Amino acid sequence: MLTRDLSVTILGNTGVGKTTLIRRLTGEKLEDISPTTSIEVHQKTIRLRSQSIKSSFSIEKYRNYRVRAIDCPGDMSLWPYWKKALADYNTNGIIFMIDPTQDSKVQIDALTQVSNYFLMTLDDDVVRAERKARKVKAIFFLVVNKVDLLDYSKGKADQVIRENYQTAWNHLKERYPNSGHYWETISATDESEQMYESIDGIFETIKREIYGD
Ligand SMILES: Nc1nc2c(ncn2[C@@H]2O[C@H](COP(=O)(O)OP(=O)(O)OP(=O)(O)O)[C@@H](O)[C@H]2O)c(=O)[nH]1
Ligand SMILES: [Mg+2]
Repeated sequence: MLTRDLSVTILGNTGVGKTTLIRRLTGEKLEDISPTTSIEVHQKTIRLRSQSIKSSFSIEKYRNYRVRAIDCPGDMSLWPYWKKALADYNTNGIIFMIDPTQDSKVQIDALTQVSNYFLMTLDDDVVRAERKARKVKAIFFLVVNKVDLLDYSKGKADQVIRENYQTAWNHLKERYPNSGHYWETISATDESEQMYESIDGIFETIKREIYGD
């Protein structure tokens, strides 16, 4: 009764840090990560850090979250796996990760592909799918990773988004106007307390969208 499910699919180009983020969430070590070559399902029951600040009278303080994270390969030749992952796992949130130090063109294509693949899960008929897209309540989370390589400047990360990803992101928002759209900057390899809170905040937001508290 005290356990709730939280399920996310993590997409993005190769090397952006998807597997690293999942390991941060599940508390596994960050060494020996090699490129992901197929869909990998990670499941772990955790307590979100943000719950610790809840009053001890609140049931939320003691609730467990059974997190299921779907890790996908980022290599372009393997993007068709994303379609399968989105179709096979009915996840609550889609996290799309960007590496601001990598070429943006391929990453913009990847974001557009996510929007298209998700559309295909709604209906085989594209007109009907577009209509359903306007109503669907999904959650799209744009995560700009490796902010350490931008000297932790949120300003620089904002600029990267504005200059490169704003158009593709706006298209996605227009196609899915009833869904949640968020973005955050993180460094998945930074193990400071502050960064733990930022990463936790992503999952706290998704949880709030689903469960409303
Ligand atoms: N500097 C820095 N490096 C990072 C960060 N996050 C991940 N990395 C590094 O980026 C490399 C790729 O990380 P992965 O987690 O394997 O990336 P991925 O998105 O899972 O890659 P694929 O499985 O090929 O799609 C690793 O060497 C990580 O250590 C970060 O926040 N900052
Ligand atoms: Mg990976």
